[in-house]
Amino acid sequence: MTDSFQKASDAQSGRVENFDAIVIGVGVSGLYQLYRLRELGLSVRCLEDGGGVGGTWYWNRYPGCRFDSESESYGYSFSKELLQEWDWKEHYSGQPENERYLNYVADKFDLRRDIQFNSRVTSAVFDVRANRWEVRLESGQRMRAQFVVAAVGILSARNIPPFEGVDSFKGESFHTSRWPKEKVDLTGKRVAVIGTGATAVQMIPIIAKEVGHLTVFQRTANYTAPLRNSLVSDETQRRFKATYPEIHKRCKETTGGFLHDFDRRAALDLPREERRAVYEQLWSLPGFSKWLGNFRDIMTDRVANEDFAEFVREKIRARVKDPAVAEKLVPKDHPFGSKRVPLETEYYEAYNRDNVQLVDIKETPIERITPKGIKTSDREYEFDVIIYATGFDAITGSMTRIDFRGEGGQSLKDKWANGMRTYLQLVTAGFPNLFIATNTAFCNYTVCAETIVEWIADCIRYVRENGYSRIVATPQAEDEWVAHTNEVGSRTLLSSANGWFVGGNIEGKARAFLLYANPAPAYRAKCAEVAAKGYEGFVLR
Ligand code: N01
Repeated sequence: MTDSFQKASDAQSGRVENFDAIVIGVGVSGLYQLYRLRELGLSVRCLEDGGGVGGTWYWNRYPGCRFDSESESYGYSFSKELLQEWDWKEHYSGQPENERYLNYVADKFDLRRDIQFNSRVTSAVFDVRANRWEVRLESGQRMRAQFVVAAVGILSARNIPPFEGVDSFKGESFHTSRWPKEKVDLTGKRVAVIGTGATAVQMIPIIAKEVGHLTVFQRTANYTAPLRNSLVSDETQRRFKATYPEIHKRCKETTGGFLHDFDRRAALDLPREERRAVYEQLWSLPGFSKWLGNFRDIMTDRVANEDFAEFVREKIRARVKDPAVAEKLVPKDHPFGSKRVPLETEYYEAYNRDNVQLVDIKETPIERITPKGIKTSDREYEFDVIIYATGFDAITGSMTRIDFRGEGGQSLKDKWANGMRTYLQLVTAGFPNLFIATNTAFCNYTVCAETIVEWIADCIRYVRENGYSRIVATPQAEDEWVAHTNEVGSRTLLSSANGWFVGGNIEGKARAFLLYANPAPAYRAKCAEVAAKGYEGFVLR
């Protein structure tokens, strides 16, 4: 590991270190990418903005942060030894444990020696003559490598909405994805939470018990379903360890890489009573069963979707005592599952507490942040703390905040101004030897991340073993992939809400479908086919 003295001295002397590959980001994907590239015998430097490993699980320390995937399906599958050594304590493991897990992985595979922490990458410029990237850090330090893998995460560029007066607030304010390591004492304080997405839904019921008064500013109500978390018993732990091959096989077969999979029957083919019984059964189960274990056509057919959406609305109304508050919490303007379904524990009950108030900012919009708090169209609210649970400039934001310059000095930010353009979600034409190791398939994060990382490592090995110095996607392959991605997305309801799947949560961001909505097995098969055909759709030189 390079210490800060070394970095400062490199920056001052203008010394440029050389590597075979640079990996940007050391979250779930970056950590494994480092492992795989090192296995190939490459010299690798991993650059990480944070002070530790974990990516999402390093930055998102807000109270209540945890998996919505089953823990046993989220851990890496690549090492049998690791699988046997690690005990998941909860079925939906919490952030502190997840961060510990990723640190355990870093130590077990001796990955830290190639990771440089507190190193924010600001630019990466491709030198067409040398076929190498020059990567520059905020510190001024520069390094070069033949390959760059951007393992920058899909939800890491935080979104603080451009409210007027954001900096004028005299109290404390936090974005949930930059929550301090030290405990934030909210005891007895007047606290605001802006946002009611998956993050806010996890945090609100916990902090409601601690704060003096909590005001939640909601723009869009969500279909939020019970997580039903519990501790992993010793017996279940033994079962996980004995059946990991089956668990991973199942995750490779399902639509979204989760343990759940869609019911292939059409919802409305069942008589109402039978359908309701299925809904009740799904509702009683933990995790994404109510979404990803539901009838398949709830994701494609508006009528089928509405039938289940109404069931969820009833569930919400039944839990909130004040009917006026309940009605505000009931989503009516987008289909169920068209945003990632937030999973909760006692979320709706929080609104039954005397110290919690819900403000519907569609009725009374936020006009500005003031030195004392938040001014909406009808009054000013005073706070000690404002928490921005306002999400992320998802998928593209973590890439475009780095100034990537490809062939002819083309900027990635300009190229993606009207939406993300990739081939296989993994590369972008005009940017040779650059790989995007973020999971933008509609898939359980680690399950798909492993596939992507392995594909990238295999591709780099192929390039080197065959004596090539560069690989780049053709514009034609990219055009076809973008058209295919849009076509697949348009067959589902995933693009019907105004959330991060389509860039609809960020003011001024081009609306474009950012995920690959085909089932994960089809995605894996396509990636494998491209490789088997000698990297079809790429030019190798
Ligand atoms: O972000 P979000 P998140 N004025 O974008 C509101 C993953 N995740 O951090 O819906 C007022 O979902 C915004 O309102 P609206 C998961 O994939 C996983 O909660 O855009 N409000 C919304 O209410 C998830 O999907 C877990 O109208 C504004 C909220 O802020 C993804 O991360 C846990 C606003 C943002 O919700 C993102 O979740 C947590 C504005 N200008 C997160 N701008 C797990 O369980 C935004 N909002 C693993």
